[in-house]
Amino acid sequence: MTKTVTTTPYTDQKPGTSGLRKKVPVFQQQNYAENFIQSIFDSLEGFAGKTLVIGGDGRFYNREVIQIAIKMAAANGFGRVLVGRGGILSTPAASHVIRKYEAFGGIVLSASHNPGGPTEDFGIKYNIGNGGPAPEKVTDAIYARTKTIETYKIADVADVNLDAEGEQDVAGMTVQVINPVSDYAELMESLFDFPAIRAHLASGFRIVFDAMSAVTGPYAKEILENRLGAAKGSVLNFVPLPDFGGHHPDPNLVHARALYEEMMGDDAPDFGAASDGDGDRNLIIGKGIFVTPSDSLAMLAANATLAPGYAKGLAGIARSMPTSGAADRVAEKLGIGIYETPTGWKFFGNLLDAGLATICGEESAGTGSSHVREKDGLWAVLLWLNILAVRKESVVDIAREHWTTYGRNYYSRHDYEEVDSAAANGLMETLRGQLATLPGRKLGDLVIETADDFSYHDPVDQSVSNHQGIRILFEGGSRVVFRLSGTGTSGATLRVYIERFEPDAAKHDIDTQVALADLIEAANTLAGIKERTGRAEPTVIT
Ligand code: VG1
Ligand code: CO
Repeated sequence: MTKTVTTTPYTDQKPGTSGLRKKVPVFQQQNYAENFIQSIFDSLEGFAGKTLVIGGDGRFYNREVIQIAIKMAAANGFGRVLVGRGGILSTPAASHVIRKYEAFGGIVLSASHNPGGPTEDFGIKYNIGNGGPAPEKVTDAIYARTKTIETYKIADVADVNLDAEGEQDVAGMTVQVINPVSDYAELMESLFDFPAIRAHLASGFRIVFDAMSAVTGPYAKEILENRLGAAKGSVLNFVPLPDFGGHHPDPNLVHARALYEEMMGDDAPDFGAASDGDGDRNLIIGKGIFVTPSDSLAMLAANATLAPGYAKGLAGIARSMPTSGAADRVAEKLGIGIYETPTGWKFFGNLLDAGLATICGEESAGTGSSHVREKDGLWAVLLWLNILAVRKESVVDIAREHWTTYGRNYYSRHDYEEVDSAAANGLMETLRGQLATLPGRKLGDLVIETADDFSYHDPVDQSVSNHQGIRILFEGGSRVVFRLSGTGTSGATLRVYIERFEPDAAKHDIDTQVALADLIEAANTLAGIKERTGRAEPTVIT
């Protein structure tokens, strides 16, 4: 029933910031997915008879790869597979299922916020037993294996029925099709004050959640409408579609524009939110105010004890390096640890496991906590709702009060997508070469204080990750950060992160791009963005 198939290596299977992401036609090449999955299994030890969790965000090609992964898990000796009904599990739900059922690990099929469809993106990621993305030493081992692989093992059996909950046998391994929502919904109910949120919604507090035709639809329907009583119709675009309705399932001001416009209108609901393709990101917009993800992290951390799951306080906060320093001020006031990690959720795993951090966040619309080992879009929405239900103030009042207390970190990210890879690498190399001479240089009124290429020393396992982004810090605490995306599938994406701290409450009403204008210009001058990429403007500003 099990066969061993001869194969030849592909040279391009290096996992990026979050797993292997490629266009669907790349994944459809002969043995492409099989090679990568076998390389995952070959890099692991001791899983015979153990449980593997498999799920995905429902995008095009999801079902096909789920069948392959199940049959390969059986042939490689796993004892049990837990798979979401229909092949669906949001990324945070997959993380929770791995933890709850003490699985050996999990395979998450997603390309997150990237578009889906026959010529769009697909992805495969391996998560370890703590429920989090595999750390670099594991992804390095997987990549090394993809370069030498000669055979893979697969069970020669009929497809599994993914649409019926319950147990089936696949070549001697048990496959259990589980409800993708119920375990996760139960976890949320254990963390947040559902009766308080329900009462607040019943009192007329209006919310809207855009699932962007992606995986959070069924989760948001169940939790927000069924369990919390939000008005029917509060959850938009709740049916997961293989191509996300032709949109980018990316909850930002460009791709969730309609939600933004609605929230800025006179008759706006009180609270608006959205999530991405695989359910781990969040967009938070109050009536008349967009809350940047960096600010959201800080505001959630500052108010977390209002939710029962965090009533005992936070052990610490962790943020990725390009994320603004707003959370640092909260940590300082609370007298708790603050950790600065490279981009990508895998770097938070050790801090969470060691109990050093409770809440983590990234500027890219990712926030989460120790309840799972992934960022979690609906979790962030529910923590906001819990805080709003207790404080009974508007989002804008909460944000203003926060800035008055802590100061405001004006923040924006400018992305230049699909630029020529050689040009993007040249830009980064040139900046890197100048680092030593930059301190002291003046750009208008700005004076560069320090400049470096961020290296992370993991305080738990002492591992070191170099070249995690170029930081230019100016006198007075403003900064510009440059890095190349590790999730794109064509060309290179240059990300420029710009931040200015403003302590004066009288200056908290400036348009963000205006408040950052001199820094934006300095970034252009320093990196020669226009000359090198040929782009006059960023593709996306968030
Ligand atoms: C981006 C974000 C990063 C995030 C990663 C995965 O990576 O910047 O913060 O962790 O996507 O998120 P990059 O390398 O393109 O900058 V998801 O929701 O795509 O799993
Ligand atoms: Co995502």
